[in-house]
Amino acid sequence: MNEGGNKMNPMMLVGVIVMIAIIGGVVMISGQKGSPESATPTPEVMEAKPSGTMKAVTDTPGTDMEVKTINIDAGSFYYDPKVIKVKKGEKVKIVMTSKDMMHDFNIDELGVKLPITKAGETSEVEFTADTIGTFEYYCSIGQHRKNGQVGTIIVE
Ligand SMILES: [Cu+2]
Repeated sequence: MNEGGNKMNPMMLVGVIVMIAIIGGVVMISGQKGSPESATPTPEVMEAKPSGTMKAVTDTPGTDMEVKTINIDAGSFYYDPKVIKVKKGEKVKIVMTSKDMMHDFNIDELGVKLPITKAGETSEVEFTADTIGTFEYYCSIGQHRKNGQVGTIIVE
């Protein structure tokens, strides 16, 4: 009976919905621009984590590419040198020569591990020192660690 009237309603509804959508969109956009607090920039937060970016950070040119090679003698029961200093983000290559028996080399906190190296042999491992701190390196064979085959790596 009222079909004529019913046909008009959907069209009007669509029109109203479109209007609401447009008004809503304008309000949202102007709301974002209008509020000064939401526009507060945070560029320093992004610069604070350069770990993943290799090309963007150019504060220290050159150092990114270089690999710092550290030669270590391993014996019963010592490492020579006993202390290693590296810079954060520096690529480090540990070259360890076993002077007697068998030794390996571990830095648990940095995920560094050298295989068991027999007397007279040399092994090497490369890693990036990306955690600041002081860590112990040690030999995991037998009682070597307890007997003093440890050292300290300082990442600063
Ligand atoms: Cu050892």
